[in-house]
Amino acid sequence: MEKTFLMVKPDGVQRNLVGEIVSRFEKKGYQLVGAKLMTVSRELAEKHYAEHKERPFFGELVDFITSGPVFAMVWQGNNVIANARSMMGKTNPADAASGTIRGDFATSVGMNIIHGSDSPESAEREIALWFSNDEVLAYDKTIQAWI
Ligand code: DAT
Ligand code: MG
Repeated sequence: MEKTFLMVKPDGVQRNLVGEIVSRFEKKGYQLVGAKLMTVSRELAEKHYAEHKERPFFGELVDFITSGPVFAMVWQGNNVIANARSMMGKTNPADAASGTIRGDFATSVGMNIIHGSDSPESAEREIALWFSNDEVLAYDKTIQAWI
């Protein structure tokens, strides 16, 4: 079953949006298989955002993601990588549709509430970077037969 890495960023934790965000993915029908509230080291932040290291905003991005606790998660389900991205909305909340997480809760690209893996390759890389094997659980939900 497909898995993705999602993270409520420090702004989402500070703004009490963890429950709202978890609820949206639960109601959609996805299954939470890993989760932890954690502070992020600069080393982890730099590895996570390595693809952006030449961008002018890289330093600010690392400062922001290490500025307070994040809520890191692994979610599982049909087409969860692409669907989670569409539920998040566009990177810049100014372009994100209403009804998406960024469209509903954010105004600036610097503080856009949530991270989600953007491809099967990045999901695999990010899950391995953020979670150990024994932190990602496999368990059955009887409701799955109805989704
Ligand atoms: P996404 O988070 O939608 O995958 P991304 O991978 O292009 O977007 O960028 C990672 C994060 O970097 C993004 O969530 C917010 C920040 N960022 C992207 N573009 C930016 C910009 N032009 N100015 C400031 N921060 C930016
Ligand atoms: Mg990205």
